[in-house]
Amino acid sequence: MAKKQVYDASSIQVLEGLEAVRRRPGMYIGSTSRKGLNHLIYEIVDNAVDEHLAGYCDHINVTLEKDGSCTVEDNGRGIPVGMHEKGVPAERLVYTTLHAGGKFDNDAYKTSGGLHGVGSSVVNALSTYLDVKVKRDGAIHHDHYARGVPDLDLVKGLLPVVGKTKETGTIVNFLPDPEIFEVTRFSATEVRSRLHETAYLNPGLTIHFADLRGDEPKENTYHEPEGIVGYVREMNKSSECLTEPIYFKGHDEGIQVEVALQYVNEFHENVLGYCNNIYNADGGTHLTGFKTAFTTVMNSYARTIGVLKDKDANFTGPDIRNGMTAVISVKHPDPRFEGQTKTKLDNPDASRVVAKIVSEEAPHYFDRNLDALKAVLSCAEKSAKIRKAEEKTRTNMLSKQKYSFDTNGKLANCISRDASKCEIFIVEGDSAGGSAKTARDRNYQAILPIRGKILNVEKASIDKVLANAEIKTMITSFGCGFSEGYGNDFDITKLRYDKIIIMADADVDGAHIGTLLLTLFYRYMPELISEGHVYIAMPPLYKVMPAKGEGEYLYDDKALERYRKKHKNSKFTLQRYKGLGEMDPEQLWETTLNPETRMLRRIEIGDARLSSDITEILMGTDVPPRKEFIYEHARDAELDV
Ligand code: 0RA
Repeated sequence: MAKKQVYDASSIQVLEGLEAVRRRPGMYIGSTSRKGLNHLIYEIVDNAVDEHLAGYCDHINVTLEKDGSCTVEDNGRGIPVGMHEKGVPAERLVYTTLHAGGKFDNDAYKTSGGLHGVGSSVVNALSTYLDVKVKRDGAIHHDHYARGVPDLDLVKGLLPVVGKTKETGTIVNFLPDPEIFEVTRFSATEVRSRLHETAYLNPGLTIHFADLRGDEPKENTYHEPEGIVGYVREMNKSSECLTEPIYFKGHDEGIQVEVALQYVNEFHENVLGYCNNIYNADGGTHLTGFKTAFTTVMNSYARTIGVLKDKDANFTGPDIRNGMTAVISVKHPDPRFEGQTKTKLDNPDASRVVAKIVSEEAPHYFDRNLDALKAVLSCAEKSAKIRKAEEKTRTNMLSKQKYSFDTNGKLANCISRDASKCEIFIVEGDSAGGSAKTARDRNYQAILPIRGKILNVEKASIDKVLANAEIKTMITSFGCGFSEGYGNDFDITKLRYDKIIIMADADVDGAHIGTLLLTLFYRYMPELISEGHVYIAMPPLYKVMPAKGEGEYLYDDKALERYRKKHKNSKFTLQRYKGLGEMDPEQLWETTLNPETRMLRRIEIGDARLSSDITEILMGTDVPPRKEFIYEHARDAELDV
């Protein structure tokens, strides 16, 4: 029989801390949507990675269990289980104490890197249960928590021992609390992508992933001995590469710097920044230092070899980075971040040290690799040429089109000018477009039909993109302009519609159109996505009408299967919807346009590295991963009310 817990002052403090996490989870994990949910896994994995960085762990297993829980196992030293000076096993403090700075001042819990993460107690507070097994000192030590509160009796003040072992390591199994999270199904695609990224940033680590939730288990092993060079290679694997990956590293003022970069024959840059293995979505001082120094080095080469003449202006930073894929990874003993989201590195010394290392090391490489130097400068020349031509085209285009709202006469605009209430549907095909125009609520819903497939902007240069009629119409309809490497004229505050809704058939062609549009937005109007304005309409496949009671829409075959099972003994009629083009206006209204009954999926793209992956998944020629993406996200769709 369990003894009643006695709460002293310090355990009450603990409870208050965990209660604060449960009351305002967003403060600790960003959100309670699926993004926040996956974050729980990353918090636990990051602790195991820190044990790797301390030099003691080279394998991590991450398993999405059939019951919806997640297990993270590492072969490090095992979390210390000895009695802490506060009178409880050290392990209990790890899982119940919110420690802002992250560093334990007690010797029982100290690492050489001093990096051990702080998120364990947050994960614990937000889990229905969390179970810990620590393999240390020949024994397996067990602990267990319910919503953050330990519920195993200690044995003489220590954790119960449940077995013997010669191994060391930590096994954590936890189940996210449905009282906290809007969705409790982890996204395997996202978790895999993050684990793979972790493997690239930690070349000595092997991460094994298993998803046991489906009918057959799916497994992946990530081990990337090439490190960030391999990462850059991977990001460029479907592109025409113009150089080999270029790598340099160095350290100063206690900061370690690694840089990998490679040029491809495309008109954009993709430069990712990491600090202590954490991705910095908004960049920061490490990227500033890199960009400034690299631009200076390359402009100086351009003059030396005569690509730039005396009278010429320097290449701009974006010119120099035209076609560049790069990863800048720094290890900093005391990282500081700007703002709440912790996505922008703020330490001035990071900028200084990265710049110093780039100015020293880049010439080392380019002095010996003239072909690479010429390739880079030729990318910059192309960029400068287009930039200059574009500056003209853009002024012409935007001034000409400022007052002509619909260039092709195809937009059926809505009456209201209150952007917060307005929606624009981008509809594939003229026939669906026609029905949609009839069916819509013309007060708030605008319809823009587009024909066939728009340009693949991933592969096209900016002048071609802007010459495309469909794209021009979209840019002028939205009202915000567009942004690209050569300047940012995009102004989200001018957006005329709160929701931009892509409406395409639920088939391969529809998926392709959706992808092209998302790629366009992602490259040239990224704030539309990051601010949550882009949606995909999800027309149902079926409507079932029972003899008694209300009809119901079903969005895929699995849903139909479930419905059939549940209503085995009752009669119902089944209506199957064909493509959008075959629905009459009334059906289209009910299934796709009416805010009361329709289903929308909001496009959430967390950050650049994942989105490059998604673009890659969707644009690539491999059919299976593409299917998986659409499927997995479709299942997570939420009703828009
Ligand atoms: C501090 C000290 C020691 C191990 C750890 C932390 C540790 C923490 C985690 C979190 C997940 N896995 C982990 N593995 C290890 C070791 C202290 C010692 O052995 O002296």
